[in-house]
Amino acid sequence: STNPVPTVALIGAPTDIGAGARGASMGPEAMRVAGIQPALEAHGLTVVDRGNLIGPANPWQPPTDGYRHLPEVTAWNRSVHEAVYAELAQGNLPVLLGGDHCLAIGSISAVARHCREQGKKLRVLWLDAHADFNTSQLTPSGNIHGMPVACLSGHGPQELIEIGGHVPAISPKWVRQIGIRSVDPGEKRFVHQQDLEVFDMRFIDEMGMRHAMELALATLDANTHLHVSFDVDFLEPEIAPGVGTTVNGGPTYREAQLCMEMIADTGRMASLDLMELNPAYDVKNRTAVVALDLIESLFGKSTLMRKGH
Ligand code: Z70
Ligand code: MN
Ligand code: MN
Ligand code: MN
Repeated sequence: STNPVPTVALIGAPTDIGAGARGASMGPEAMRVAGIQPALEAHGLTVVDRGNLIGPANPWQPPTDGYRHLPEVTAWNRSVHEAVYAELAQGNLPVLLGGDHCLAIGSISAVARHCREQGKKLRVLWLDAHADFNTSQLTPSGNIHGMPVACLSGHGPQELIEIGGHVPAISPKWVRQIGIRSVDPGEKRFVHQQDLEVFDMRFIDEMGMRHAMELALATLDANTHLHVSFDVDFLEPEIAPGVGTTVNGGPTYREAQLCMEMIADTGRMASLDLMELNPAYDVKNRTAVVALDLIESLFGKSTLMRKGH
């Protein structure tokens, strides 16, 4: 590719406002302690750390009308939307350091707004154990981190679905989900009804990560903005215990590396979310170190030779 390498902008969003467990609010600092900025700089990238966004505290309340903390989730997502949009407008590559996955509503609505304005196509890779496709009617928990893909697709409360100014922010047709292995019963029906393209663990077991990623990355072109939304609970818990909800049977270290390397090879990744890292559940920051290792691969760490290099 002849595209100039964009500046990477780290944005911390220290909140667990949408989660079912406390502690993802410590994720951004754990990534800084693991050394995300020097690690990416060592690969020749220019990296700026914008510090942390500020938002409401977690009141830790039960759901109201099927949602926990909706006003606070809205405030955090508005802030994330503006921060991510501002980086894209400057030509930078935003890396959102979560924080729980509800913040993908702000992040991906900003990416979609940028793409609409620039006449770009958008492809979203959703790396997760969960489909995050619940609605207030379907959710077993009321936790909004189980709802971002539905909200972005226009199914959710007005204040969340309209954050990017365009409803729906995205079409579910633009999304490819990888690694899924925990979907609630009503959510499962809705995933089928909305035709989400899911490469679940059964698919990966039978066909391999390589084939899953070949299909997930098919039909990208020079005009496609590729957004990666990486929920750390995507990974096998043995290598990534530091998340609020572990689900057994995730991608191994090697499968996850291949996934990241194939994304890097496209040269199209233009924004990234790193979500749900929860240091309260981690062992000596091990999960942050694994996540950083995988992010380095997303940025081309393991690529020996590349056109133009
Ligand atoms: C369940 C729910 C969830 C984590 C997403 C779980 C959602 N489907 N959990 N990410 N860690 O409550 O909606
Ligand atoms: Mn751009
Ligand atoms: Mn998630
Ligand atoms: Mn998850």
